This record gives sequence, C-alpha cells and structure tokens, in this order.
Amino acid sequence: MSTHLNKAEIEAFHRRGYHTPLRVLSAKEAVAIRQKLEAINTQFGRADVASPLTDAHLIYRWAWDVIHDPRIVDPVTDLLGPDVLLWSLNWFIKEPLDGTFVTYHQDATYWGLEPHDVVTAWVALSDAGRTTGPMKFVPKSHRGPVWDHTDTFEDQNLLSRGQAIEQDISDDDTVLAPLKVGEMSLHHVRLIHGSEPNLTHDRRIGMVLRYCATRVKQTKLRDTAVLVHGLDAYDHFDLLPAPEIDAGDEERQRQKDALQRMQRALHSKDYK
Ligand SMILES: O=C(O)CCC(=O)C(=O)O
Repeated sequence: MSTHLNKAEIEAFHRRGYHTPLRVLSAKEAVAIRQKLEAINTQFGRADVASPLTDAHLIYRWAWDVIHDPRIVDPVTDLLGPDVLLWSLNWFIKEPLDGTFVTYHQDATYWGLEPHDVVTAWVALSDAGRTTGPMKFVPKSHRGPVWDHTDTFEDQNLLSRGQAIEQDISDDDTVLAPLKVGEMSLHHVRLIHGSEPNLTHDRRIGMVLRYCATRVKQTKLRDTAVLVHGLDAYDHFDLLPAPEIDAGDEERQRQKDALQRMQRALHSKDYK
C-alpha cells in the first residue's frame, strides 16, 4: 500500500502546514513497536527514558528500520524532495491522567535548522483520540513569522524548555489532530501546535521523527543526522551509520555524542 501523498494533499500541506491522518503502520505493527519501547522503559526505568530512547535508531536496529520505513519516509519525500535526512527520533509520552501538556509553540524557534524545510512525522503507538491530548494545530501559521517564545520550564510541560509562544491562541483557531494507533500526522517546523493533558487510562505515545531536506543547515553547531532517502550533496551534517550491535559500546557512544550536540543546540540561548 503506497502512502505517497497526491498532488492535492501536497498542496494542502503547503497551504495549511499539516497533513493528517495517514495510516502508515497496522495496529499490530504499532503495538509491536510500543512493546519494544516499553521493554526499554522497564529495563532503564521511566525517569531515565530520555537517554536510551532519544535517537534510539543509533543503538537499536529495529528503530533504524523504523526511521527508514518507506511508508513513513515516502510522504515526507513528497513534501521535502528526494534527498532527506532524519535529524532526530523522540517520544512524546503522556502517562494516564498525569497532567502533562505541551504549550503552543513553533519548533523552528529553537532547533537552529534553516531553511525551514523540516517536517515532523508523529506516529501514534497508542490510540491518540480526542481525550488523550492529541496535537492541536493552528492552520496556516507556518506561513507567518517565527514568534517570540518564553521559556517556562514548567514541570508538566513536555517541551525541553517549556517554551510558550507569546501570542494569544484561541482554541477556535485550532484543529485537533486525533490519531488511531498506527496513524501518522505530518507538520511543518513553523506550524504553531500544542496539546492538552491525557484524560484516559492508557498512555498516549507519540513516536516523533524529525526529517529535513539535505540542503538544511544546523546554524548553531556541527550536528549529526542519518541519510534516509536519496543523496547528500551538501555535507551539512555528520552522517551516522546503522547500529551493528544493539546497544553496543560504540553505538551508545555515538548516540551520547549526538544527544550532547542536540542538547547544546536546543539550550543555546542565542536561538532565533
Ligand atoms: O505530542 C505532543 O503533544 C506534542 C508534540 C510536539 O510538540 C512535536 O512533535 O513537535
């Protein structure tokens, strides 16, 4: 089954800044990935989850296969062109009734990636229905400026800086993007988005893949990425190889280095 976007869907993405929903995995496949994630949660504890799981593709072969899955990557190439890098793999997990949320923000404010040919693929590994706190998008906001943000560092905010856009956003101007397990949404790096708490008794798990065109540059430092489609004629990033041994020493070291660079980029105060 092809997941390529048709012409009308590509045009709609460029007009609205998002495309949703798109089925990319069967429910069974999504649950199998969830089980791998939860096995790592069990091994390392949920509090430490950021380290083994962020950029898990650098240490686990199954995650390497996920970031290359044509059902996920093909629609991204429809939006970014054939030469595509994966910049990062992350997880947005809301535990049942834990009150965590995401303030309205634009990813472009703090990542340092330019130009903004950057798309997030958000894959639901659990049901992300209306009461689970699915993402809310502000249509067409990617066509406006990058607004100032305040770093709140709130405890229950899932964003690394708790950044919140300094703009009044009315829920009337947003579109809710609920997803069924195995479905995916795509959003532009400048699109304003956020999400409310999970009011259900299951975890709400988003597997979040950040893709960019190879012409994109990290403006803050020399960063890492993985070439997932086409060719890299730019050499803007250090391209990392597939893991050979799951969670092997070399693999862990490469992941650690990649995460350190990303943390330096995200927390550099001169972001624009
Ligand atoms: O999962 C969420 O609620 C927010 C995710 C998000 O902000 C993002 O993927 O950029």
